[in-house]
Amino acid sequence: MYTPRIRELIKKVEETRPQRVGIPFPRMSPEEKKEVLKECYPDYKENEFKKLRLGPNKGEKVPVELANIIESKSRLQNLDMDLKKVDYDVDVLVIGGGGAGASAALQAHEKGANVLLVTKLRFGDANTIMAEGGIQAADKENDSPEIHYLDVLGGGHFTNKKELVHALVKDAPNVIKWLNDLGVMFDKEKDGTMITTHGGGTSRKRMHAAADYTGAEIMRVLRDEVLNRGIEVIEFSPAVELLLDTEGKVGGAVLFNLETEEYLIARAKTVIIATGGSGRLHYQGFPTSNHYGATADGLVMGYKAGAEFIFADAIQYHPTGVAYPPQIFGALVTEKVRSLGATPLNIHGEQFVYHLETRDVESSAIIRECTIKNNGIESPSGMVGVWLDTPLIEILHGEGTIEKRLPAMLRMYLKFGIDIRKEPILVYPTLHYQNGGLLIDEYGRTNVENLYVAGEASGGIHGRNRLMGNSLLDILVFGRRAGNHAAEQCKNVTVKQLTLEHVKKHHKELDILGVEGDNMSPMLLPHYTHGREEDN
Ligand code: MEZ
Repeated sequence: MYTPRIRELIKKVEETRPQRVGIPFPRMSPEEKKEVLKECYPDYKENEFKKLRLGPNKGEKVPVELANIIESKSRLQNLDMDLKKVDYDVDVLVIGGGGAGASAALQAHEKGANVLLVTKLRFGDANTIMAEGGIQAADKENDSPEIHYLDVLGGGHFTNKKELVHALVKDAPNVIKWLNDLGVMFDKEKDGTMITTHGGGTSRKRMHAAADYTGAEIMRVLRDEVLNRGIEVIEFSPAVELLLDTEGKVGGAVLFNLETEEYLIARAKTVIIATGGSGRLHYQGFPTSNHYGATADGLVMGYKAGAEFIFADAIQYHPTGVAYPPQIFGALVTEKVRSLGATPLNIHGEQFVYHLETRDVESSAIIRECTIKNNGIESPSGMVGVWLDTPLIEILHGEGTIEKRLPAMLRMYLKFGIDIRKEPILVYPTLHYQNGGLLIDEYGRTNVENLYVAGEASGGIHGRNRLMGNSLLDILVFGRRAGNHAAEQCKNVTVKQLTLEHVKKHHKELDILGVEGDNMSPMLLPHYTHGREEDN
């Protein structure tokens, strides 16, 4: 429920609304984009980054919070534990129960491999279900994978690994067909044509959606499919270290049963890390749109085992996180709200940025408006944000559009007495995604033999900035590719004696660096009692 002061300010939004209908705000020039990014994008704050002092990317900078958990001891107290006592012995071990893990498991199983999927929380507790607005694929007549390719590269400021972008856009139409055939209920016209919209930085309407719970709908179907096929899934059992064998190949993982607190050994010929993102590290103190388990576990385990990072310093702040009400502070206001025409406005009711710039540029413009220009709106809880003029959607597309196309958004705000059909909302950037991660090739392989990564823990596809809807796409494209390749690969693999020598080496390096304290990683769950993660 808004206060009288806020209702008074809303009048300015209502005053300028008629002028904004059908008149697009000018886009920024490349120079203007560069300037606003440098001025306001959090990745440019040098003192929020630290150089890694050990491992394959020694000397490269990463966020302080990530460096701190990399420079932490293993959760395993006993590095001489008996690794011959194997609890699970499989062809393909998938670590992570989101969309990437599920699609990797399905594909590996399809190829005849013996697959085990382990997950930290419940199967499906992942950033996949937090992605609301859609999934990109160039499957319309006026579009093509080539145009999609150019958009992805442009969005990533041309830093992307080109072969990964190629794989992404090439597989995309087939992924949509696969999902549709499995039963994902995409939004369609009466004649069955998929409804598609724009996202920031797209030159064609290629965002396929299931209202504004696209990720949840995809996960619903994938989870059912994994369970129906009888693939073994173990919940509440995160991996806490990878295991290498005496030849340096990956050979499985140590699992931790969160209920019994037992450590279990999973031996595997191939391992696929699909552990997702790191929003719960709350870089630079930002709130996050991520699920509770997004604590960078795969990055830490993979890096310790010798896998390389790429763009681990490139973080995505989604332009529109909730700034008010405080109960949902930082939750995602899907980009689809802007795709449908809602515009960002300052305290004077003026638009200050085109509503569909790429995420990094849009976020920077919002931060600049609230900080340097001092044109933000202080919410009743003290957070400053800008308006997102949601009632404009109903004017542009007709009454009932919000209820039909954005039901989750409508419901989320109605719980707090705010009707987004009638009143604008207050938003500010929220920590949403890690653009980089463990470097992969077109098959999801890392530089560690038989170790694959799929989904948000991987890096290179999106370069330094991802476009909306390419994450739901990449988890499936590279989940499937990794699953396929791992299932083939395991036919030629013999796992030798398992070891934790790489973890012992990590501990020795920490001793040499003089790292003290009891910090342990992977973190597994966020520590909200201590404030910022570096203080834990
Ligand atoms: O790709 C995403 O991050 C996504 C679809 C998010 C959203 O705004 O809905």
